[in-house]
Amino acid sequence: MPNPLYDTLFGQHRASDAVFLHLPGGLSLTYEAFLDIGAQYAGLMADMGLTAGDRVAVQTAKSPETLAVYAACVQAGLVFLPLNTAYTPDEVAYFVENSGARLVLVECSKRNALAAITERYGAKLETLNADGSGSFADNAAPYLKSFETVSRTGSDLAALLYTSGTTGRSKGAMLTQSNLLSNAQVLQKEWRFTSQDVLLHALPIFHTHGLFVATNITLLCGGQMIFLPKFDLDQLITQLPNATTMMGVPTFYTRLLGDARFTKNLTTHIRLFVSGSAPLLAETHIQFEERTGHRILERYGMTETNMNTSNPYAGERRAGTVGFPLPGVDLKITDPKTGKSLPNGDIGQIEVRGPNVFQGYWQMPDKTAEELRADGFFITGDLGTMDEDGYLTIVGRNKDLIISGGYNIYPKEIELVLDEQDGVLESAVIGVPHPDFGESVLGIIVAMPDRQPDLNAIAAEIGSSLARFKQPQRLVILPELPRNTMGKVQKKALREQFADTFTK
Ligand code: MCA
Ligand code: AMP
Repeated sequence: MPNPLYDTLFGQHRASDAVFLHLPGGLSLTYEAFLDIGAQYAGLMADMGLTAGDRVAVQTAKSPETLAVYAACVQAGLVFLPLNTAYTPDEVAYFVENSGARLVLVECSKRNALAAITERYGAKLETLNADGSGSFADNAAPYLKSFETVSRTGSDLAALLYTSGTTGRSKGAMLTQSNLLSNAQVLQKEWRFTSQDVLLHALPIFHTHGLFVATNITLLCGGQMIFLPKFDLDQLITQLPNATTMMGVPTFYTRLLGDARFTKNLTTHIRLFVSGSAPLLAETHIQFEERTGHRILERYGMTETNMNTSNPYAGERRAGTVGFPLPGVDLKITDPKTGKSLPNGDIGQIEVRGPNVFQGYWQMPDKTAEELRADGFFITGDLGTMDEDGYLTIVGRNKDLIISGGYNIYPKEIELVLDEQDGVLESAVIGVPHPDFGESVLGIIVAMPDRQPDLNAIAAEIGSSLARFKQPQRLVILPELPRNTMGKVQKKALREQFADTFTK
């Protein structure tokens, strides 16, 4: 049965004994062995009553088995919904409710915390651990290592990826088979990936970067991945000589540069370093070239759009820019007030259109209409300018967003939690420069009259509702928040006032 995403990424490798994943401890997994696991998982989920279009929420450690759940979902026509492993049960509850997930997969250690939640929303709950054990794996073990692929078309949903929102509520970006496939095909070609490539993979697989950009390209070309459970500097230093490519967020590159063991010798076998998800400082780009002779290729993307632009593989990779629109992607810089296109050199909002652009936010037609125009252009919320050579530079954001170590954090979500704390009148959350994470979270609190909020108690209290990486690294108290004449909090003034909080 036709299923474009499965057939093209996975099915073509059905009987291949080529290595797909290199794992810690010298182990490896062939394409065939990987697809066998996927087929067993698909068989189990079908028998559990899941049918095409059902959502499967997955909050499990990075492992070949978690990746096989992705393969299984595509094969069975299910919608893969990966979740950051750092999310608290409170946060996961929202995703389960909002998506109407039929099945939730978690590690054993989280089972009890989620049992009541999945029961409340009528979802099945199974476990899958980092070592591949768990009730889901046990139940799948008797299944055949082949599964009749469920028929799908390019316009059917393949994944639902949640991105936080400026109102504090996360929105599920609906990505079709064609969205994912078209982007993987373009990137494979542009970045010249072949079956000879070995990609050093240290990114999480619950976001576009590690899941779709890195993994889909590798699957498409039949390459290999050195599949590390997470970023680990020692492991990267050890494994770099075995790889031909690496993809990372800027923190990967600044951490490598901060280590004296990271020398040119380690990188002679590498043909391509890619950076994205957050701004790569021109300074990092230059230092990296000085140390290794490699010019990092920076590209720009979003959960809603996959990748939009890229510096060229063969031409000049210009530091501080994110390159040109990818083939098939229309990109324009517009006036945020009128929506009209601006000439080259002017700063405006970045809008994109193309086969990569998502279908809208899950069950949020109003939010979708705000950001996705009727003519197909998506308003990214990023501000940029195009130079006369066609290179795009991102100069800022028109949305209140912090990017810390490549993770997006929406201040509103944290402010809503801070505002509920004892003795807090109001709060403002801002991103300030951080030497390791690029930006980090600072929480500014205004106390209720005659009250002295206990910052330590607040920090402890918010731990139960917000993932660790979203929690302010520091909380400070101000007598009042600066406001403009319209009464709007002036975050720019706060960012300037606290700019050197983590760098001095
Ligand atoms: C971990 N911690 C963080 C972050 N990561 N805090 C702030 N920001 C972060 N990004 C905290 C933990 O909660 C913990 O806190 C402490 O740091 C150490 O945790 P650990 O897991 O050891 O951290 P790490 O391994 O050093 O992680 C840093 C990292 C990681 C390697 C930069 O965050 C990472 O892999 N980031 C990549 C994210 C990514 O893939 N982004 C792509 C999404 P404590 O010690 O206090 O408990 S964007 C995307 O997909 C778009 C489409 C695109 O364009 O690519
Ligand atoms: P996400 O919502 O996780 O998909 O993150 C998308 C956002 O990350 C974009 O809207 C940009 O603000 C940011 N981003 C991604 N790549 C880059 C880059 N190369 N330079 C600057 N910002 C980037």
